Amino acid sequence: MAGNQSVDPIYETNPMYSAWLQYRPIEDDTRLSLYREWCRHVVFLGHTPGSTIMRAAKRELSIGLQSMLKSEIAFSESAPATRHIAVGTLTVEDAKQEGLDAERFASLAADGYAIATTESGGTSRVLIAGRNDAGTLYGVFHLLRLLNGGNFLEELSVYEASKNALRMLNHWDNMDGSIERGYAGKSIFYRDGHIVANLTRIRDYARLLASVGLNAISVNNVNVHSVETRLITDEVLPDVARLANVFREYGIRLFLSVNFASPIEIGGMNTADPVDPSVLGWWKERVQRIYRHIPDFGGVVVKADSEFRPGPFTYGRNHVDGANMFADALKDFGGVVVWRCFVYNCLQDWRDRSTDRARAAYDHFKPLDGGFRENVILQIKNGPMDFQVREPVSPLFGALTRTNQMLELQVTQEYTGQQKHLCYLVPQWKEVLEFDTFAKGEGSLVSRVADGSLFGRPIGGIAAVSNVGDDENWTGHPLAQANLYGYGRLAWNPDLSAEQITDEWISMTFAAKDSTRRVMSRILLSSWSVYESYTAPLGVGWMVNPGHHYGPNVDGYEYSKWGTYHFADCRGIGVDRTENTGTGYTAQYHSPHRERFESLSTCPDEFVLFFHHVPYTHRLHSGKTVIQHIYDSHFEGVEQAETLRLSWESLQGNIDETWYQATLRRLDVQVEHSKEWRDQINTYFYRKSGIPDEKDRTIY
Ligand code: GCV
Repeated sequence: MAGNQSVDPIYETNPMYSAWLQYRPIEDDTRLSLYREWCRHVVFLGHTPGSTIMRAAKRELSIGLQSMLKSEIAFSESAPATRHIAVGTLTVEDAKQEGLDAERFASLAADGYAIATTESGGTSRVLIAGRNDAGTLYGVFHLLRLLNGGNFLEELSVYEASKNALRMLNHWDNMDGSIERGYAGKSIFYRDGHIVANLTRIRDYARLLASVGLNAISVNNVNVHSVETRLITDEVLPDVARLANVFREYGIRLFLSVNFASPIEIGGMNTADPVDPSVLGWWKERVQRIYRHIPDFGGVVVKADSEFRPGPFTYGRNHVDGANMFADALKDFGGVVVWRCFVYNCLQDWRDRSTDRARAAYDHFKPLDGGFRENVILQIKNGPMDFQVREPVSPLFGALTRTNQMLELQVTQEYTGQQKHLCYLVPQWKEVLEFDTFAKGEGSLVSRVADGSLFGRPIGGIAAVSNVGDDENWTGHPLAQANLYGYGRLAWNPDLSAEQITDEWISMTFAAKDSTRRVMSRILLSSWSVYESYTAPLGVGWMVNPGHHYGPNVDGYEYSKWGTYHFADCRGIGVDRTENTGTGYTAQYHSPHRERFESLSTCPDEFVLFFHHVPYTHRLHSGKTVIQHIYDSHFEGVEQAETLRLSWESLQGNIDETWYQATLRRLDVQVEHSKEWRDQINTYFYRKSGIPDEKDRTIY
């Protein structure tokens, strides 16, 4: 990374490794000299200048400023008589003394910060003040973003804090170095059953995460296999602590996914029954040991009774019993339990049309509302199925009013092109966050449920499955870095617009002219809809190859046990999830969604096959029949993919060639592969329905 001497030499040559922390030299001469005037001297204030996180803050300022200003930065403890930057973690009293708006500062959450231009000792300075050290670090990154964006420093008055207490990444990494649903190489944490010796790359990862405000990470797969079950043993904990130490420097707390059956698998017990006092005793003792190694351990992530993972059901107990057991073990140490709601019957009979996987999370967890301890957070996937290209928002948001909950997104592109196809997901996540659950009337947005404010919960947040591996550019597809950036920015502030996040990412990552930025922004912002056009239509989902989930296979999951069907026959397609004639899923929503999804006349086109089984000749609100929509969207989807590629080609010479070529190679694959999608989907439905394309295009 720019100015970072510790970077592994293999990455130094690849500009994509620095991701959005490029800190390119400021080109505008006027700005450059102004910035130099302001930033050449940096003074540290506050009571914690030597703390680990403050050292990181200093390092970041030094890397960013020296690189952007092409000049040395002087760090000192006393203020010069000229313009300068002052940085520190301040008490409210100190903040007042230093000229900040004390009331606003006091109202910020623990890791909030202020950046303000103030007068001190007869000179102006830009003061970055955190409520705690992590806040100061976020403030530093914010200032660097402002400089990158060419903002003036004369009248800054920024007071920022995140509403989400937990801003988390979940890694599905295994200790053999593989990553479940990973599309960017091997794990950056593990190799051959061990935690890697060289932590340089992990530190660089921590920098990236902190720069967008992320503060929690779970470092192993929620499917905890036998080797990873041992991560909580005395043998491996010292190594896990090495990881935690690196993340701590950047204000990120480490979590582990744990195996519910650990007392049996590594504890020599004959039960993992959550209400058995000896099992609780075992976990308490285990947790104590974890905290001995990692004093700020965040807590555990648990996938229980899901997809063959053990859980409380084995003992006739429920999820409250399971989660509360961990909560009791963690409570005295300030740890939390992230308990996943991805619980459903994965051994369904496809002949049985009454069981509906979409209902499962609500059916399991709604009756348990109010039973969970204060340090339990239920982690709920954005949709009721599983990170499909298009799903309605899970009705569990808005259904739980007395339980902490967090939203789970998938940055890794399992069902959205596996980082071979471009699919920028920020617009999708914005739709989720802005979905109005109507749980407490209008304005009951998912973002407010997740951050805890709607129901006055003490803790909440957002988690997402990471898309990072040991590829030189971290994410395989270079532009998939934008998904990681965008996720972090949204986790910090769900109210940011997709456009703003996109512009920021582009300007942080590329030295590009305005016209280039506009093209790139269009490419990114349209890509989700392009991907949707040539893959599964109208919200139906799951038309992928079983197992690895890449590429078209319309009936791949049709006769399987996974509960993932489209029910296409010669007359029609879709899943009847209505209350009236179907599985009753629509009733899990509050009004007016309940009625809106229930009735064909009001159900949005993009969800019509998710909620209804309709004839191919059913006319959508768009005016097209379902079958014609399928044909049109698939032909157009390929054309749009070609347009993405052409637009990208127009950028050659205007952006770094490494990025250009690496992205172009992926777009080539995408265009070719979109044709496979188009032809398989169109041919399948033509053969099923016998209805020709109105425009008489080639269908096989
Ligand atoms: C980690 C889907 C994925 C699995 C994943 C699971 C989950 O089913 O395909 O790989 O397991 O979700 O979220 O637990």
